[in-house]
Amino acid sequence: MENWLLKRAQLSSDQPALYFQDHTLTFKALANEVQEWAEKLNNLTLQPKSPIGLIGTNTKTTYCLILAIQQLGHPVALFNFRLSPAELLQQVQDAQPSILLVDDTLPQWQKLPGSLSYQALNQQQRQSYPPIAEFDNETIADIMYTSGSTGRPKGVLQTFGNHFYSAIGTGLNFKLSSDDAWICAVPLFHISGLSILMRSLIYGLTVYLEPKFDAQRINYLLQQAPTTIVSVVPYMLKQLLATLPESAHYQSKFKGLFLGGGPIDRKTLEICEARQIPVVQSYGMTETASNVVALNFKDAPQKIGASGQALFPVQLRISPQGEIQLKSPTLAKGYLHQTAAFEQKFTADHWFKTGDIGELDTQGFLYVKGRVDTMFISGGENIFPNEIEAIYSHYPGIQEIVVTHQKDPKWGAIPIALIIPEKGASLTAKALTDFGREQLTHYKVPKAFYQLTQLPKTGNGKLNYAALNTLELVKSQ
Ligand code: S0N
Ligand code: AMP
Ligand code: MG
Ligand code: MG
Repeated sequence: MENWLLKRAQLSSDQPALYFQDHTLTFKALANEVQEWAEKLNNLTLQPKSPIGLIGTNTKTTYCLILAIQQLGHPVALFNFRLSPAELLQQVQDAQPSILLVDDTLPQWQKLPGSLSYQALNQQQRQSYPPIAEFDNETIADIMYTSGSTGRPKGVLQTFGNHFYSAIGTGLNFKLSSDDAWICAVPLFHISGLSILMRSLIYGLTVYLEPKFDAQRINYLLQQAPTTIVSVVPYMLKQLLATLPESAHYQSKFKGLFLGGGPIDRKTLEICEARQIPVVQSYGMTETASNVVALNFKDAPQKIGASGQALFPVQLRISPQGEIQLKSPTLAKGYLHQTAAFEQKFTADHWFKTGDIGELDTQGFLYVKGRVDTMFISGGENIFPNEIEAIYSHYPGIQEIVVTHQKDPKWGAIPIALIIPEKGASLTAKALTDFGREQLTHYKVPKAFYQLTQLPKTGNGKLNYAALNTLELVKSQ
């Protein structure tokens, strides 16, 4: 296919492409700004086709840089700025970017090896370049990190073909066109956010980019600006409901909240139904370049709790063990440097094993029921208990630790830790929390620590997860 940005700038030159902090850029202006950044990047010595790293918040510059990197024919490696230094370094070392672009608002990451602030990049001379002629289906557009049950992060290799088919599947479901305006308050380093940017090029739709999730501000936009869709995780949906006055209504162009990234409780969906706020539930993951299953507005009221039907390009099945498995042209090309780990995600007959458990009803509506492993989701972010356990296993005075989760009305689920202390050890919740905060992303640090004398085990000595809920727990102070 022809270069998407240049093609869109030609087809829709005066249409609004990006709305950021009360300024609008047309597709032509966006393409010009992207070109300027690409010329500055081109002044640096870059290995051809090597990844360029990006640690950015949701700003116009981050948005333009993602596009500029693509124009130069490099994959962009996107990193979550909320990670702890050790976690981030591990991902950067895995991606080995030829340069690491760092947002000016994130000084803590400016010291990483190979980093260059946006400001320093802006001071580079402009060096003209030939933009890549084609966005080839098989070319890696970006590398996006997702955590795994092994603890080692996986760099998901997403191709332009993945993004194209994803946009088509989503577009058929939402009847997308250049009349749509999509609010992006989810991070651009997750596929929830990046997929919005890709759809914008493919459909010519406008992106309302928000620097952070601010429920009042999103509610304001949905009432006052001609926006049609907003992507949200369950935490965001609840915050929107909590801050929307009873008498308030979203404006007439609004199509619905696009909900994904984790399980939602029935009660919240019923409140949306009662308040006539359309919600499109969906199911998807980084490896499938955004949603592969979604409801549509017609079915939503009858199918509360369902994630929807497989999108047009997607095939879905449930294995005899209850696992959701799929085939899709949106399925990533692999994990960077981890060919075997990716191959292990497929069945002998080439279906992708999602690690999620689900049920399909007779009409093909999917109900997501849980996980094969112990992963859980807090505020739209995956948490693997074994990663937290591994960090705390180095903490002096801990004989054994088990991390599990508790339901939480705000975040969906939160981590908690069950600890058997060594004899005579004195462990305090504060010291344990401080330790965790140095090593782990904030939301992975257990919100409570419980000290026990023994953990429930099964006959063969493994932890009995079912029995964890029945324990009498005493919180560490
Ligand atoms: C919820 C968000 C916005 C919170 O960020 P915020 O408010 O900026 O927090 P901070 O200032 O960084 O921290 C303040 C305090 O809040 C705690 N905290 C922050 N995040 C979390 C969290 N996730 N869980 C628990 N606590 C959290 C901090 O620890 C801090 O606490 P204290 O004060 O104690 O230090 C932010 O977390 C966010 O953006 N979440 C959403 C991320 C997301 O988009 N996830 C989706 C990932 N999955 C996918 O992309 C696949 C599915 C998908 O594609 C999709 C998903 C949704 C919608 C559509 C799609 C699609 O298919 O396109
Ligand atoms: P990620 O691993 O960050 O790409 O997020 C994808 C994961 O989020 C999936 O594998 C599921 O575990 C979870 N998830 C996504 N959508 C849903 C949903 N509708 N219901 C429950 N879990 C979901
Ligand atoms: Mg914040
Ligand atoms: Mg995953």
